[in-house]
Amino acid sequence: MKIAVMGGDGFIGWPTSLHLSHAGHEVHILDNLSRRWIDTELGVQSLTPMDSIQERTRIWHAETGRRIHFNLIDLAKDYELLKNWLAEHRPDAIVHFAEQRAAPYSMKSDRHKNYTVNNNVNATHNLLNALVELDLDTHLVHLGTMGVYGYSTVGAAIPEGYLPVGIETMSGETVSQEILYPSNPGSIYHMTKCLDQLLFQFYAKNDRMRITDLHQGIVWGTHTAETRIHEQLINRFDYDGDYGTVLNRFLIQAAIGYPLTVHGTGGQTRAFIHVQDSVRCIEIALNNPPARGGRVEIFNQMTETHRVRDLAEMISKMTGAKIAWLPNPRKEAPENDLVVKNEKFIELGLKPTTLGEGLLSEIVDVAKKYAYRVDRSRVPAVSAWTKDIAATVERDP
Ligand code: USQ
Repeated sequence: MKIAVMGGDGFIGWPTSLHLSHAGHEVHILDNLSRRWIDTELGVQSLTPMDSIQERTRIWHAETGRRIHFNLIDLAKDYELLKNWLAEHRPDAIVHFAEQRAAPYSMKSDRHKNYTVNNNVNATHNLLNALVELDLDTHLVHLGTMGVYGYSTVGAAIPEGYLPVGIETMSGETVSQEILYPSNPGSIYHMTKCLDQLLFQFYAKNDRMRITDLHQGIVWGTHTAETRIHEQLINRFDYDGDYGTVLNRFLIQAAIGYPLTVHGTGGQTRAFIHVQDSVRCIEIALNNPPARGGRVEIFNQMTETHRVRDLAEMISKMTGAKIAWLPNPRKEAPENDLVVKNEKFIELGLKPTTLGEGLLSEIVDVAKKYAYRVDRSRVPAVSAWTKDIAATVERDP
C-alpha cells in the first residue's frame, strides 16, 4: 500500500512509519515538526538523543535500502498544500497522528487550550474535507484515545466504541439501538478527540468514507524491532511533567533516584499498551479496513489495566525508589475501576507484550543508559486543571 503517516515524526508516528516501511509499504511522512518546537518552548528534550527527521530517514535507507519520504506540511494550517499533496499521491491509506497529544500541555493556559483545539480539530477536518473533495477512497486510520470514554466508577466493561441501548417508543415498545459510547473527556486534549469522533461519524455517513478510530490507552516503552536496527533510529522518550506519560515517568524517576510522582492516592486505573503492540495494532487496522458505506470501525487499543499506585509500588520494589504522594494537579476521580473490552485486536492476532516481560529491559536499556540527559527541574507536573488547583501544585517533591 501507499501509506501517508500524518505526524510521522512523533512518539508513535516514527516507529509506525518504520514498521510499515519494513513490512513493504510505500511510506510518506507528513509532519509540521511541532513536537520539536514544543520541546524548545518547554525547554526540554527527549531522554533519548534524537536526530532530525531527514537524518533518521537517511539512516533508515542506509540500513534497509528502503525509502521513507518526508514532507513538511501543517495539516491544520496548510489546507491547499495538503490537498495538492493528496491529489498528487492518492494514498491507499492514511494514519493520522497529527494532533497535540498531551493532556497537561492542553491545560497549561488559555493559549495552550486554543492551540490544542485549533490544531487538532482543524487537522482532522482538513483531512476529511480534502479526501472527499478529491473523491479519494482512502482508508483513514486515526489514533484516538481511551480517554473519550471517561473513567467512570460504574464498573461495567467498556465496549469497543458503540453501546447497545434500549429506547422506549411512543407506543411503549422498547427498541434496541447501538449508539456511540457517551463521551466524557477529562481534559481539553481528550475533548478534541471526542470532537474528532463526531467528525468521523458525519463523514462516514454523508460521504461513505472508510474510517477506523483506535481508542488507545497509555503507551509505555521506547523500542520496537525496527527502532533497534540502528542507534540513530531510536524513538523519542518524554519524561517531563507535560509530555511524559505515567509509567515512562516512573521508570526514569527510578533511574535517577527521584521519588515516584504519584498524583493523589494513585487510585486512578488506566489502560496501557506497549509501543511495539501499538504499531502492530495499527498494521492490523490497516489490513482490515471497514466497507465503504459502513459505520466507523472502532477498536480499543490497549492490553492491560493498572492502578497508578500499583505501578509505583511495583517499580519501587524492583528498584528501591521512594514514592512521593503529591497533590493531584488534575481534576479526576481519586479512585476508579476500569474494565475494557479489547477482543477485536486479540481475535485478529495481537499477542500482547505484558508489563512483566518488558519492564526490566526498559529500565536497563533506556532509563539508566540515558539518565545523564535528564533535567530534574523538568520532572514535576505543574500544569493544573483549574486556577484553584494551581495553588496546590508541588513544584519540587
Ligand atoms: N499520573 C501520576 N503521576 C505522574 C503522571 C501521571 O500519578 O507523574 C497520573 C495522572 O494523574 C493520571 C494517570 O497517571 O491519572 C495517567 O496520566 P498520563 O499522563 O500517563 O496519561 P494521560 O494524560 O491520560 O494521556 C496519555 C497520552 C494521551 C493518550 C492517553 C490515553 O499523553 O495522548 O490519549 O494517555 S488514556 O489515558 O487512556 O486516555
